[in-house]
Amino acid sequence: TKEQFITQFKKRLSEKYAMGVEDASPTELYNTLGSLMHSAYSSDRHHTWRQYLLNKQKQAYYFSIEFLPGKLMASNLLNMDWLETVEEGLAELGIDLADLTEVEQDMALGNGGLGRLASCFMDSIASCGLPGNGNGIRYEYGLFKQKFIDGHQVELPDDWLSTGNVWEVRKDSKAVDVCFYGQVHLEEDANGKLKPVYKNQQVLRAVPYDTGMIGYKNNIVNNMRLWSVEIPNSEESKYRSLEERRTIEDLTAVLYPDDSNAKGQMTRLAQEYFFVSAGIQSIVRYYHTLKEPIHRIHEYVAIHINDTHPALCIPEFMRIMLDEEGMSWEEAWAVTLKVMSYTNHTIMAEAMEKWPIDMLKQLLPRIYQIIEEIDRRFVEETELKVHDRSIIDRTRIINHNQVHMAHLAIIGSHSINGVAKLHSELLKTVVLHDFYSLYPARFNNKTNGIAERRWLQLANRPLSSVLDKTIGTSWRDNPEDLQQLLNYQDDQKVLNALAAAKRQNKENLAALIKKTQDITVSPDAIFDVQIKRLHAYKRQLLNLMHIIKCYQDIKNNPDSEFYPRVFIFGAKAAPSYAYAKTIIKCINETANLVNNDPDVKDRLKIVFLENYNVSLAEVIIPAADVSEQISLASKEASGTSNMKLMLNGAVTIATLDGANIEIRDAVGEENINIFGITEQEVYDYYESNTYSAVSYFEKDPVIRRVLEAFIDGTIPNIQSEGREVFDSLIRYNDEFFVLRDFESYVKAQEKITECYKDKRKWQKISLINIANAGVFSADETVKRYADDIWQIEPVTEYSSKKG
Ligand code: C3B
Repeated sequence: TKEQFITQFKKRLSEKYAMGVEDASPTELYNTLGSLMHSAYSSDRHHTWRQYLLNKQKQAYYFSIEFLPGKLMASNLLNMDWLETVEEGLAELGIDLADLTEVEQDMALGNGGLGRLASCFMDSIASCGLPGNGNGIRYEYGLFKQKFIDGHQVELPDDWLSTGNVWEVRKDSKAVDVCFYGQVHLEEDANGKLKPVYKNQQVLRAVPYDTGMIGYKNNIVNNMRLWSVEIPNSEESKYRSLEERRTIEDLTAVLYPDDSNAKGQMTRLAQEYFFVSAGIQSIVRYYHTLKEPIHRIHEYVAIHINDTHPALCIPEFMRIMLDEEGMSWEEAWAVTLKVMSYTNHTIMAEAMEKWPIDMLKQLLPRIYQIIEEIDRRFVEETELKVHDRSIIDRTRIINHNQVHMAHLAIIGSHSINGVAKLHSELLKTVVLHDFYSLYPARFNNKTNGIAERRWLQLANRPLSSVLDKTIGTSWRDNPEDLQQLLNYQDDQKVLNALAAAKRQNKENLAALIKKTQDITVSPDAIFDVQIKRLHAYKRQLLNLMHIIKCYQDIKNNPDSEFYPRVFIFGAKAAPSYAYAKTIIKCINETANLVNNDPDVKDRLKIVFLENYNVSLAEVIIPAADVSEQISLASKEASGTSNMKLMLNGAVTIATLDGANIEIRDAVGEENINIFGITEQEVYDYYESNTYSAVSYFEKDPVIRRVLEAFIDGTIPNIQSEGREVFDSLIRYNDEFFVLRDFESYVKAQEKITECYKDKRKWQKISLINIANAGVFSADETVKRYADDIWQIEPVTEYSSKKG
């Protein structure tokens, strides 16, 4: 109750800081609340763990080099069912919960979609009562903080742990050793079995930090285990200088901000092995406490490889089964296949990880031996199956002096899935077609999903309360109940209420924009949002070109009618991705020009919010009218901001790419704005080699005028950047078909403006989007993983019958 909470809270504050509420800072109050919550859910964590243990339940382990949870306080309060009580209790003490959550630093141990998906899954797995855990790296520095200086992106370190982390628990007793480098050879032991003998290995200590993943009002608390590197006591004497120590500690110091371009850094490879080895060792150690025979481990353990970064799970698991558990190769391979499953998240070639053989051999000699043997056996076995030998060249793991991580992941997993229908189809028919022909039964689709608790219940309370009043509260447990909203699509009262909620969110975002960027925007304007990593294939440039066209239209005809629009961007570019940074600079300089041009008279505003992250997304998404999902068809595996924006009532403008197609199917053609060429047309262009960007420049005066603005000084301060963009389109033939799609994009944008002017029509479309977003709940997605791939079941109370 509220009274109990107030008593406990004051008591804890006094114990912790010897203070009363009046003297405490927001940080002290935040820490007090966090510690109170932590004590409360720790017993649930213990209970959950005991249930799994006593039931000997099969558990899934989600291995991911990225997790992107954002802030945890509000979502933990919601899931613990404490939110209202705590809010009211704090209010009574004169404290606003929002001031406390403000103190928390975003946990940004991920780059974008991949890491955020992992965190949505963690929330959903616990909320569905499923036995599933995360396994990753506790980076000392998260994704860089982005600042703009003269329109350029500048990266600052994200020292997120500097203020402490109330959610994590260091588990010294669960630390394990992870070994690198050295030499290895095989020797026969007393039983005639080959055993590896190591020399000159570097031994590092992996220390786990556990964070409770709290289920939604179900008392289930799962675990996200993140590993941090330390120098083991036994090795202390080896590393005397600060510098040597620092080199070791660097292993878990930073998250690589370039997730698509690992560039062969040893540290990155070492990171991959580090969390994989530590995680698998700790799983096997736990398994032994169940006292079940090792060859049945697949009945108790499922390991998921999230993108290729943890693909070393396969040889590492093999290593432990062979070298430590004494299995034969055949036995070890049989269980490995049954334990492992893999998700592919992209078809972009540069994101298909490959490592030079020499590097792997040097860093992980035993693992390399095992990979070689997996490869050898794969070739041997495949030769018997296929007539066309070239297929082997294209699918084997080791080729051209490189180790292909995706091939390793596919060959060693019983399940391979893509993340949206189109993406999974493309894997089968194009990208992984050879593998599909070898292992058709392994391939399946699992369309991504989002944690609707965070992205609606928490981020958009005005909308949530309209929903409660209109359709009751069952949608909070079962997002598919949002469908009931369809009964109100012609109810003007409900439409008005939804519009009022949107208005409130827009005012909120407008205030943030004023505060952080000092730009005044009107909530009457259309808020048009593109938020995602900056990448050429995502085509922020197409958006910018349309903006420039609007600007030129206004300039050429200053008194013409133009419906006010605010174009909002949020995007980080990988520090080494020069072209992406060029686009940022161009957007910022265009913003400068347009926002300060008196002719524009507030009809156009461009806002590029600095340091896009989960917390910022939680403010932007509820305020969006238009959702920009404009990647070149075939390139975006799924996208998930498309789902979050739809759920919050934004209307989508999209290409037929990734999950956009499933959004269209859910809302109907008339409630989404589709434009652009299809994935088939993209492949036809590749095949025929007939795309000519310059022809669009020559024949379309609008395109010509827009592109000239990049190089003729219209947009100031982008001499070199404007030229680079121009050249990428004209000289290098526009890799992502921006010019090809420009005209249809402009038309779709014009339709959006017309539609928006018809308030009632717009509101109805917005409602239809909200109502149909329930199918994208990550709860449903993880249930499909649980049933089809992991074969895990929700926890039940321990019954002694199970023995
Ligand atoms: C992303 C893809 O780019 C998105 O389309 C997809 O929605 C998410 O993964 C989640 O599946 N992705 C990423 O963020 N990083 C990668 N290395 C590969 C894909």
